[in-house]
Amino acid sequence: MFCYQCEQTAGGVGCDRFGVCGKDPETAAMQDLLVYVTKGISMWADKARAVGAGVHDADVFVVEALFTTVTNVNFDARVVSSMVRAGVDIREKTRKAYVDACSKLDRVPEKLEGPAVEEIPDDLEQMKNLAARISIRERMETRGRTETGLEELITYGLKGAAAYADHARILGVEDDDIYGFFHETLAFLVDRHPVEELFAKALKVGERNIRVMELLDAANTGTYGHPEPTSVRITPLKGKAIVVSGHDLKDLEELLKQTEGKGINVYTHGEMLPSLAYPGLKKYPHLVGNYGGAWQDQQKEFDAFPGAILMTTNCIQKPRDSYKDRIFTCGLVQWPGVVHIENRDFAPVIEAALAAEGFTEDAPEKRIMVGFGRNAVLSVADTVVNAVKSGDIRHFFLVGGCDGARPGRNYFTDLARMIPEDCVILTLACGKYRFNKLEFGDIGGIPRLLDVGQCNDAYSAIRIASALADAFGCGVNDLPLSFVLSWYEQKAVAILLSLLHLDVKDIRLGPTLPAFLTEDALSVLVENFGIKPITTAESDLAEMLA
Ligand code: SF4
Ligand code: SF3
Repeated sequence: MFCYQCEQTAGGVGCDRFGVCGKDPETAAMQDLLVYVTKGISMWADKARAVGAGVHDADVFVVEALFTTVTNVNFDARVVSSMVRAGVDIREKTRKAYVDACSKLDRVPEKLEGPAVEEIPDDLEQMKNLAARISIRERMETRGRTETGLEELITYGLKGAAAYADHARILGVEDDDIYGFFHETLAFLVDRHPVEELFAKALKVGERNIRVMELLDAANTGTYGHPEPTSVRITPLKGKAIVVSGHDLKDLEELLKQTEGKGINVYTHGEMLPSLAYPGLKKYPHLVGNYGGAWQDQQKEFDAFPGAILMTTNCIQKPRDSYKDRIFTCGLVQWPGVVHIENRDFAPVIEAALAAEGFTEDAPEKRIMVGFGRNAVLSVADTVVNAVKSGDIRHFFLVGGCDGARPGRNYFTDLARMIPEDCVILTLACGKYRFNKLEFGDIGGIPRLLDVGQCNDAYSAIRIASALADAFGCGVNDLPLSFVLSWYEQKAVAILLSLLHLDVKDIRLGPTLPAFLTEDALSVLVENFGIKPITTAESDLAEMLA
């Protein structure tokens, strides 16, 4: 196996024996093959769309397949290999749709090669052999390390965008052009391209990811209303309990409906925290608060949780035996041996929650504020602008992104603590748990820590930054605003590309730089965008405030 798609990759180079995340070589091979077949589907879909053929099955499959291969989503080789087989059927169906559409138009269909036609064996060993032949390592040999790294940058950006597109689709919001972009870009990756073209395509992925995040924003706010500033409980209440982790609001909503009147308290975990601020979700009185922190603490936290656990998206870690029989997956997340919920029938989760002891007493009450999405922040835009003009607010910091296990991530806690009292911190995604339970106070009634939401709510943060820039008649780079991003998986890659597309300069990125980008590729990013690796909280802060 060889995988270097996330921040915790082995030795900062690549996982080649076993994933640091827990991905075994067989699952890694099946995931590589799934991406390969997906490229084949997209080659046909791209052609089919050009002759007016509808290929919605291919659209949905490609998005789901890419999301399946995001870090910490699906660890079950058996499931991924059956997705590969399903992909082969979709590839054939898409090819046929193209050929049929051509014949109706009296055109000769093009002949395609590579992943569009490659025979995918049924036998597991042969599948693994093919996966080795089409691996990243092979491409590094034939195409070069820099080129391969940039191809992967594009692929990871697409994977991140696919996760958001999938959540939006689940809530009934889709955009045909976006599907077209996925196909076109995956087909593009099949051929070799010069470095400049690869960079341009990566920025294009960033551009289209803004549209995808906009779709998800519309899906979430259209279904559940705009997040509102909300004080949420972060300590448990006496009673039976279910904790829900991940990003999928629809899963949470269905669970809330199915647990109504059952005497079970539902808690959010990780990236589900912002759901406590949506009117359409917080209206359920048994959604009582948040339990625990970011994904990498789950083994300890779930071990201590006396109820059932539901993982709706990434990031699942190897479940300990102590809670393996009361953790459940749904959607695209799977772990071998863990019960997978189909069709949002949460009866097994409810049963496990009722069978578990539950919390025996109320813990001392502690609360934090969430729900500062674009609507809430922009409704007080005048107050914010005046506070900047009067000098009450000196600077804004966007400190957010993915969390992870590396000790270097204490940087983000240190930085948040050190940010002076006349500055405001915007945060989003699970990286916020590094500091979101600290006391920050307020500036003239404006909280100094504004939790904008999940990682996809980077869209909201972008809207807030653009509105501030408009109010001051300047560009985003001219605002007293600094970006300090933590990255871990591919959704952060998509967001980073979006910010680069918007020409946001001087982003600080950590805790380490992506292993898939060679020195050559990184130097282009540094030259063109001023991307800076984080150093120490003290010196970065001094530079940002200078
Ligand atoms: Fe390694 Fe990350 Fe790939 Fe897992 S996802 S195998 S930790 S690089
Ligand atoms: Fe966190 Fe996985 Fe990325 Fe939505 S839950 S941000 S790491």
